[in-house]
Amino acid sequence: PGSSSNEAANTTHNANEKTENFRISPAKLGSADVVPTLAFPSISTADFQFDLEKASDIIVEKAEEFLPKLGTARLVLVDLSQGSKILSLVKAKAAQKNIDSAKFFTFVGDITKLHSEGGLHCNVIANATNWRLKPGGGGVNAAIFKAAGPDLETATRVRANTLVPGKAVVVPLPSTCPLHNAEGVTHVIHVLGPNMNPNRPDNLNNDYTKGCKTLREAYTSLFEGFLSVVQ
Ligand code: AR6
Repeated sequence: PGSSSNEAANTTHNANEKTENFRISPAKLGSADVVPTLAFPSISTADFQFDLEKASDIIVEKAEEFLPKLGTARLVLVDLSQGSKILSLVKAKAAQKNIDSAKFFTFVGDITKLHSEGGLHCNVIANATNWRLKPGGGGVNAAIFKAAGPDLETATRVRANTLVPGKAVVVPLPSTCPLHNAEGVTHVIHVLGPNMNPNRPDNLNNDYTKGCKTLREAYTSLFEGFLSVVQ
């Protein structure tokens, strides 16, 4: 119990289960023996209304492409509820492709509380952001900016003021930031995905040729950003 292999033995974990198997002792938080792990939400599939079947194909394709480059590091797709359709689709498609479930798995929980509530230590988390890289707006962006406090906005501004769809920006968190000292998150990677929501300005007007290309670029940029942190 307590080893990282136990932690990853089942490909969908539930933060609410809080079993001892998942727990990493607080003393290990931030120490070098923790496996580098990127937790990421499904980019564009809620507020931006991207098709779930297409998004799940792209997530699995990109995870498969990047895993060999990542060494011991892991990728974890996170969503809030046990009934998450994107988690089920990705889990099934990854299993079909025989992707190593110790290196790429799904996890149910709030991405801002993965260590404290789920016992899963992720040193890097991704944010599905907006083009202005601004707090609020709902979804995971609002949750991450709220949990990180003003430190994240300040640290983000040093790196970028805006983002184009398909791009990501890596933001190191100061040790004073609550996400850093309570959850062990050293970096947030903001990602801007394609917007398919017809009620939003700058949506792609249902053009999935462009949408899929941009979502692929977004995951490439995210995983390259994570590589730059772990290397
Ligand atoms: N922890 C884990 N996953 C979450 C959390 C959380 N706290 N909150 C939401 N999700 P969305 P998008 C999941 O809408 O579609 C924002 O307002 C959610 O269930 O956050 O890329 C931005 O400012 C879904 O699976 O991002 C942009 O304007 C995934 O995170 C816009 O929404 C992404 O949902 C971006 O829309």
